[in-house]
Amino acid sequence: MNFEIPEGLTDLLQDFTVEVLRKRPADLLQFAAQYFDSLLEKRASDNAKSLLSKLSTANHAETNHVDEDDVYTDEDEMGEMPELPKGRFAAGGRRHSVAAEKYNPEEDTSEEPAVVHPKTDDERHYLLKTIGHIFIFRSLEKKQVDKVIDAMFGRHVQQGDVIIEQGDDGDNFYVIESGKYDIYVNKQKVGEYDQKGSFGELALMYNMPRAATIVAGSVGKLWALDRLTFKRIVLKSAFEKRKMYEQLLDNMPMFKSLNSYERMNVADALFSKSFSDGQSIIKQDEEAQCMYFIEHGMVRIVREQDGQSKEIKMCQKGDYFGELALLTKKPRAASAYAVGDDTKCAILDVDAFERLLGPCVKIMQKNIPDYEEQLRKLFGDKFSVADFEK
Ligand code: 1OR
Ligand code: 1OR
Repeated sequence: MNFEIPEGLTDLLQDFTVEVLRKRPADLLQFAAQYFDSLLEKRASDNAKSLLSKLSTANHAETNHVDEDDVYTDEDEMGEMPELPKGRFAAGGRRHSVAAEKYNPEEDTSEEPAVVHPKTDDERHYLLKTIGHIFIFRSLEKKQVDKVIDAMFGRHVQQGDVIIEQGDDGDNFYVIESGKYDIYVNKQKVGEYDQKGSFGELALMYNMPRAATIVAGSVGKLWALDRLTFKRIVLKSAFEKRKMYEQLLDNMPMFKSLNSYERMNVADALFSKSFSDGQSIIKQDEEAQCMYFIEHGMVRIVREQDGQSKEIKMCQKGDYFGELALLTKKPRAASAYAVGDDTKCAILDVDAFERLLGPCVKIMQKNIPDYEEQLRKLFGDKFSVADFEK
């Protein structure tokens, strides 16, 4: 029989053996459990450090040097980057220096009871509806959503209020009900929220200082969720989801034009679906609701034309499809079918596509000439991609 030795096994066992020989533990099993546990902890802490450094490099690269072709910024809409205004969030309660707790989403040792801030029925309804649009809340169960709503509290803000200051420890996560909010990284404006969205999850999720400053650009209202409730209810699912899609997104060239924060937002918005062999994923001529990224398996793209059905492409892990109709706002140009029983796709709906993939549009459009060439090869000169773009 042929056994394949997994990568890293030899080194892992060798290092372990050396430790056993050095330490001569009385209880070998317990020593082994602790030894491998500490390796896992080290890996988690290295991951957190690497995320921090990725974010800070991204912040420097993308705020100080912006390559128009590769990196999207809101600069065009915002004009010159203004300096950060002075003033602080009057509603108070921000934390400045809290010793960093070790991240462990499994652990909830707190004895503190759940927080409840009373609300009117209208407020509960409003929050229920709003939370449905916030990606990191989407995978919560009904009971968890109720607890989150219980714990949220409203804050009216004035123009110029500093809601979050870069470098501070995280206190709350914020959901916008109204108002404009400017985002500054290293004192430069890098974006803004206008009447919707949420912010302040990074410091709470990764136990790191606030990565950006958020300043109210108008009067407005926010809903805040305290750090403890966020950690108890939202953290685990949101953290796992980002982790799950991190690798997929890191390995897809089209996402290179997004900074790591933008990639995280895409990860929040994705959801996965499995398909069995031959199952239809997209039907030609239908209206498009989403695009697909292949996580496992293969997908056959088939086009019907003049009574002929032709396979035009076989997509595999790491490929995407279903983007064309979203780009051209036309019906689906072809059908897509799963090949094999282990086909799994990550799906991005049209809303998130429009909101989050702006920087990737140019890259996706670069594929259109390829489509054209294939189209000619298969069906002659009768059709061009322009027919689909009109
Ligand atoms: P936080 O807890 O670190 C500041 O507090 C919040 O600003 C942060 O969570 C995010 O929710 C939000 N980079 C980092 N944080 C950002 C960014 C951002 N935008 C909003 N936040 N970038 C801007 C991307 C358009 C990357 C800048 C290079
Ligand atoms: P969609 O949203 O139109 C079907 O849904 C998907 O199949 C489409 O996005 C593309 O991702 C893919 N060549 C290669 N792939 C194609 C083509 C294509 N059409 C659709 N897809 N074409 C050349 C075929 C000979 C047709 C171009 C219009």
